[in-house]
Amino acid sequence: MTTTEAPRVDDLVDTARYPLTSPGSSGWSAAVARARQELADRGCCVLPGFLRSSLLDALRQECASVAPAAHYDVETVNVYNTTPDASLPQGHPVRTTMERGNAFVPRDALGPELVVSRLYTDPQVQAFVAACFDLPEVHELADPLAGLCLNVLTPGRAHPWHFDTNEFAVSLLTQAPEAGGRFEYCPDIRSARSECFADVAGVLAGERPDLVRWVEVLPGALQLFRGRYALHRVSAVEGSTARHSAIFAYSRRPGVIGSVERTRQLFGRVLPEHLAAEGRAVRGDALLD
Ligand SMILES: O=C(O)CCC(=O)C(=O)O
Ligand SMILES: [Fe+2]
Repeated sequence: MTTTEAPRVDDLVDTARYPLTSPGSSGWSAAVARARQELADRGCCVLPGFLRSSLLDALRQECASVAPAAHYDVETVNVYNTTPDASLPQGHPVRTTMERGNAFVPRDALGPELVVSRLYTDPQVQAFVAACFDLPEVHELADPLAGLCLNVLTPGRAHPWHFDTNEFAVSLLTQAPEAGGRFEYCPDIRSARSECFADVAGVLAGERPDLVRWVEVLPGALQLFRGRYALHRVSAVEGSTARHSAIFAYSRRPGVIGSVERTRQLFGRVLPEHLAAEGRAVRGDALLD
């Protein structure tokens, strides 16, 4: 008799390096402690070689094959992805708009059998990620389009400065560009209590390079950062290869769904779940977005 076992995280993650299958063991605790230290020191943590290297080709190919399903759009947006308010003074970040010409493949186009889907939904990955962020647990977004998506940046395109709706972001580069496409960020530039508009305006004006950091990420590395509080962007992709990154959006509380306006911007459509959730959004703070 043969039995078909569900794929285990062991098959996906380099568990010699990141012992996700032994929560609480000394190796697990040491990996978590290193990640926490990096998050505390730099606001961003990169875990090199998280995915087994034997899966890098599959990871790249699976995502490259769904990349054509990305919703391409050029929008004029502010960093909050809200409607610019013309009554605010010139130079206020809510009024400062940029062109965003990138593209996302939504969750409903990423089959559950893909490496990125298996990682995103895996309870041991989630427990590890929660521990790295020093949280009791993290939840997948309840959003049927935004929980897991693939960010496609074709040559010449950048992903301009923005804040994420979700508090904690985890990403996995699936295809690296030849050059450019650098992840840049301003850790904790705002908090749940304060927008810190002056600092945000300074970064947007290019006057606060002291607040900007960058990090090099290779395919298969898991990257953790606090995207709701860290203003961040990806610089323009150079060369002829697109940059593909899978975004694993998690939240502290269950039930988070993107706003109708943001969902339409990102994916070009909304689903009944977004309309039903409008006006009773679950957020952990009272920030603009
Ligand atoms: O592609 C990345 O590394 C980050 C993308 C991002 O910031 C986002 O999708 O919100
Ligand atoms: Fe982001």
